[in-house]
Amino acid sequence: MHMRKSQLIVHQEYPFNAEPAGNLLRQSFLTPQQLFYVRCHGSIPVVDLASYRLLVTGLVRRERELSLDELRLLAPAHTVMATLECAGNRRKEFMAVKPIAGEVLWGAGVIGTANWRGIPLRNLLRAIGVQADARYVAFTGLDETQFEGEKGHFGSSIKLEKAFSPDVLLAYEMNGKPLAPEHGFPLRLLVPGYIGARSVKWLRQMTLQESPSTNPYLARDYKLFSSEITAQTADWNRTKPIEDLNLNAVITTPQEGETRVAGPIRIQGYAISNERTPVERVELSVDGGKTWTTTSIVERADPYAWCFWEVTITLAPGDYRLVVRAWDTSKQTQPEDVRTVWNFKGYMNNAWQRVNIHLACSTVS
Ligand SMILES: Nc1nc2c(c(=O)[nH]1)N[C@H]1C(S)=C(S)[C@@H](COP(=O)(O)O)O[C@H]1N2
Ligand SMILES: [Mo]
Repeated sequence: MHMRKSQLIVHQEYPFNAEPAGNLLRQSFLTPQQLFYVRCHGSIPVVDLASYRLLVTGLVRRERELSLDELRLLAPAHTVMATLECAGNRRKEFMAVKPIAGEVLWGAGVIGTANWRGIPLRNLLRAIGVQADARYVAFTGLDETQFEGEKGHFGSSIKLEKAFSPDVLLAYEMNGKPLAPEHGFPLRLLVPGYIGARSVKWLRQMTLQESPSTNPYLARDYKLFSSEITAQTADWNRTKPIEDLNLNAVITTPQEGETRVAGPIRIQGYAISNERTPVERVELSVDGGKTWTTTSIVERADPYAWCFWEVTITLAPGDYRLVVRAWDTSKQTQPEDVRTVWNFKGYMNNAWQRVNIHLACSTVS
């Protein structure tokens, strides 16, 4: 696997956690699997397709164990283009405010876009038969995790109404190819518009139930607290799990600290929002946020995918602080100051992103 992911920046070997550099990420609108970030909390299970079964349990007509072929017979396949983004994207930038303990210090590459093909969850639920008192669908993975010293499996749950939205999939393909082992082979959940943590990989069990999952990755992780809350004061039971992605924009080229020759500089990046309030425009500042230029959105695929933006600005020699911010269709923009969004878990950083570059005099006289 490490061969296949050789272009990625590896933050951890176990659990395996890796992301691409921004300039690579920005090369294609659909992210090739070998450039797609990997976020694992435990092992990468090796699954034998012949013996693979998904357990369907809880408030259903009858509990079952289904092979991938049996699942595929229950509902026709559907393809959804969607961006997957980790709630920890841009966590590293939080470190300038206050350190964050015990988390992967991600750059801005824990995001990627794919055509996901799979079985629409709602068709599957209809075929299986859901009891009237079911309110949530909980999922667990086959991977072995350790949460605060306790062994278990990664898991999550979504509300039944989200489960019935047409684009939630049990996905088995990514960009026309079977899922790679590290992306959840043979079957993963794909919840478009939600943070990546809700898209459980290596599905082992799906349970219809009255309450949210008690899995620690839903109940005691991936929740957003305000800046003054600490690990000691956090009340996990009174805070809801993070669901929707937030509005964000990132400069992928040039990169932090880069030196270029003065003149026309092409600045590129991505922006992301959720399906209810898509990105409306992306603005760039070359003076630290005093004045702004509207960039061109060169590629987009609403409602679930990111958009690619770019702008070319002619700049004289000197030091510049590039700043980017997006606006959405509800006329909201991102927070200016990273201090206001800092949280002890380091989630959902969507403060204006800043990139410092140096433009040198041309060597030709
Ligand atoms: N079973 C399982 N599913 C999982 C995870 C995991 O560790 N185990 N990580 C989650 C997180 S936090 C993210 S961001 C995405 C990452 O998906 P990817 O590695 O395919 O990019 O998977 C999610 N699903
Ligand atoms: Mo994540």
